Amino acid sequence: MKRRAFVKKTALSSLAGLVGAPIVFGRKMPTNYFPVVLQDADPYQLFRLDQEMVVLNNRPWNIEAKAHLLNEDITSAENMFIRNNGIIPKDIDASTWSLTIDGESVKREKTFTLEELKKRFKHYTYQITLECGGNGRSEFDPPAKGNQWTVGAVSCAQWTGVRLRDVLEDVGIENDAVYIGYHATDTHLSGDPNKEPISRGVPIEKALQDETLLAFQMNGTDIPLVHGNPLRLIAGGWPASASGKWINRISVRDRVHDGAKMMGSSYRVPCKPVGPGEKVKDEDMCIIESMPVKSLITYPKSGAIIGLEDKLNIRGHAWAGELEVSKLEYSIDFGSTWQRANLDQPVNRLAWQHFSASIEFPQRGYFEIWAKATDTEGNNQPMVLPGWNPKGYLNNACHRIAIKVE
Ligand SMILES: Nc1nc2c(c(=O)[nH]1)N[C@H]1C(S)=C(S)[C@@H](COP(=O)(O)O)O[C@H]1N2
Ligand SMILES: [Mo]
Repeated sequence: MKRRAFVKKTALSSLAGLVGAPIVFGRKMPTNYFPVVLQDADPYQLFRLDQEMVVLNNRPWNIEAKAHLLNEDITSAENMFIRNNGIIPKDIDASTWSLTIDGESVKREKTFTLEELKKRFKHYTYQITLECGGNGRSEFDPPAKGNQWTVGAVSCAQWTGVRLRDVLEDVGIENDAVYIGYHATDTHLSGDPNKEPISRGVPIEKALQDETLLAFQMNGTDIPLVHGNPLRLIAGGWPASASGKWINRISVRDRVHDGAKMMGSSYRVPCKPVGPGEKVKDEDMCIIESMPVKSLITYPKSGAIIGLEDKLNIRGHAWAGELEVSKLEYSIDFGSTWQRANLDQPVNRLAWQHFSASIEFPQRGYFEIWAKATDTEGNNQPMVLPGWNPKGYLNNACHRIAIKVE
């Protein structure tokens, strides 16, 4: 139900009940007006989030985690960042939900109910890292417009669903298929029903990977509304914008998908490096594919105070887009020297990897711990901000935390 409809259907008396006082000039309230009291929902309650989550925007809702909230091996819903481009759909009914596969390059256009998808195709479960392309944006200078994510727009949950590949094989795809694009039921901020807030996708090779899922469960239960209930595309290792929430249609395209936020500077970066603040022509921008190698120290919380005799057992996660992380190093002397941390293998491809180390400090005082991951192709994280780009994507600089030794 749309907000407006809600107000229309809410008698003034029940609105008064909600407020706990009569609506004195209620009869003068404009039709279709949405009372302020109903606009200000408590995001922590609304989304069952940890109280320390940080709200960056409420229209649309964008909420990030702090590094220490991401210490769990598998991110729980209460600590998972929320990134919306439009208005979250309301009144979702999983029992009537369907997914249509269409597009220029589909052989037999078909609509599956959610039940059919679940019954017809084998289920798979993977832990998948999802990082927003704009994670780390807040550090760019000159600043980039958009949500000022610091480090918390990343998660690794356990997703269960059917393989997109199995569904695409069922409908059949033509040889000229190059891309898939998703369509979803969230609505544009303008309220224009003909505009989609976002409709992105991935090349057909990525769509056919084992781990690319049409997911209906997160962490063993129905996907929370805000994370894409009842059906979500999961395309790990790429900007999380490729993982469409609330999807009801997938188009098999004979060209690069041209939906909302595929063009211009959306989720695209200069094909060749540019100077800070430089203008870049559309044709010189390239779509972000695999995300760069990155890591996060999730324990302790930055600012921790420890005793000189104590050993500090740090922990964190590292990930590398389509690749694996081969090495994790840390420094306590501002990057002059580096030590190896223990690094676990990923549970499956595209899952983040946990690291740990036991650190002894040489004397009392202020220290920083910096973490640096290296991927299987030898790329590692820059110590400071990497290449500037107009929208502030792909900041994979080393994460640092402050420690005081007493
Ligand atoms: N339908 C739809 N899917 C979407 C979005 C959206 O706004 N609408 N946001 C995308 C972006 S930019 C990101 S980073 C992830 C965020 O997923 P989360 O909110 O579950 O953490 O969802 C992606 N899928
Ligand atoms: Mo994103």
